Amino acid sequence: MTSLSLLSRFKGALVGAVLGDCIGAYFEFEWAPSIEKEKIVNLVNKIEAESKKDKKKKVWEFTDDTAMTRSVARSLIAHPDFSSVDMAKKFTEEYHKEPDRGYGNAVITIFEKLKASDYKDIYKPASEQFDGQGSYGNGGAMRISPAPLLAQREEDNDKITKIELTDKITRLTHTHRDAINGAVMQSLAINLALKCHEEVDIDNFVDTLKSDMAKVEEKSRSKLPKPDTEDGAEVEEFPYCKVLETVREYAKQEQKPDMKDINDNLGTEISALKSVPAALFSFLRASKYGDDFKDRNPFERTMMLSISLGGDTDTIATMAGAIAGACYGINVIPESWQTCCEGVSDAIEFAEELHKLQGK
Ligand code: F2R
Ligand code: MG
Ligand code: MG
Repeated sequence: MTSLSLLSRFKGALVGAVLGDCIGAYFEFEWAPSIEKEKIVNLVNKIEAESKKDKKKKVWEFTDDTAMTRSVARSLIAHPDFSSVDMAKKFTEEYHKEPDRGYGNAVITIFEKLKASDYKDIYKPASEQFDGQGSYGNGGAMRISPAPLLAQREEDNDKITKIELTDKITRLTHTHRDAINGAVMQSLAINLALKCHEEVDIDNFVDTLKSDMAKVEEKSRSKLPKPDTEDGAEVEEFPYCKVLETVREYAKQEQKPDMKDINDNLGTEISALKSVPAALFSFLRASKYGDDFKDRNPFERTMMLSISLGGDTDTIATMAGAIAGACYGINVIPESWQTCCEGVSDAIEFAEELHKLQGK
């Protein structure tokens, strides 16, 4: 893995994200809390069989996760220093072009308001969601993969940092603390995966992420409004740091974790806090253990495990796919999966364009 090029990792991240969405969408919210191993294996076998046919290949279509990621990529390529107006326009135009991609129920209001206001006060509609609490959905995290790729260049220059960039992209639609910090954690995980060299060191990965998230969550305490809790219970101030310890435990344990425990303690829901950790868990666990998918490589295992958790499968798999693709590169991603999923060739082009921006 040492000789993996950055370009291969960029392609891996963006293609991994597309595949997770297209394949995971097949099960979104259908079989929570978990999906039997056989169903996942059958689906993958079906994709692989389909890819061998000469004619009329069935195409697994992407959903809102990829539709929004494509807008992030296109906007960052056109405006590497970030243009909030351009990105908001791209989200809105893409939604109005293809509204049936399975968007979240609330985010649609933002697109309508942005269009109606002619993009005047770009961050206002998102801040008005849910009586000013903002959306806690995972829509910010699911689309963030192009940002850490672009922001990879921050290490050589004083460009916009991955945390700043992620924050600005996420706030266009999500202002809830947990949505923003979930997108930041996903962004940081992709950035760390881009640097994985030998075998993934789970402890090191979690320790680094936790130390970065501690600073992020500390900052949120003073800057972001405290979220409401339904029963008025005390709000956890460092929820991502806390859940990272659970991710570590389940990723490292010898025996295969119980799926119900994963659902109960990590979550597989539509909220960022209850889905970003599951994606990270899938990547880390599959880097070390075969569990139900022993005959598959670590990238394939990541995807299959993330989908088997059930719940918000397209989104958890798109996030897990982006991290795994950044780590293992494009060459381990089966051609058969790539030929059967919509949007792969565009993802490769975006990766090439973002790669060209490195060092600029
Ligand atoms: N929308 C879907 N799939 C269909 C979902 C059906 C499911 N039974 C369900 O709605 O629970 N998938 C796509 O949506 C997710 C990304 O959503 P995003 O972009 O974050 O959208 P939104 O609308 O902002 O949030 C989603 C829902 O979360 C609830 N919610 C968010 N913040 C809330 C708050 N502060 N208080 C109460 N509820 C809040 C609402 O139900 C929102 O509609 C991905 O899964 C993507 O694949
Ligand atoms: Mg979706
Ligand atoms: Mg989803």
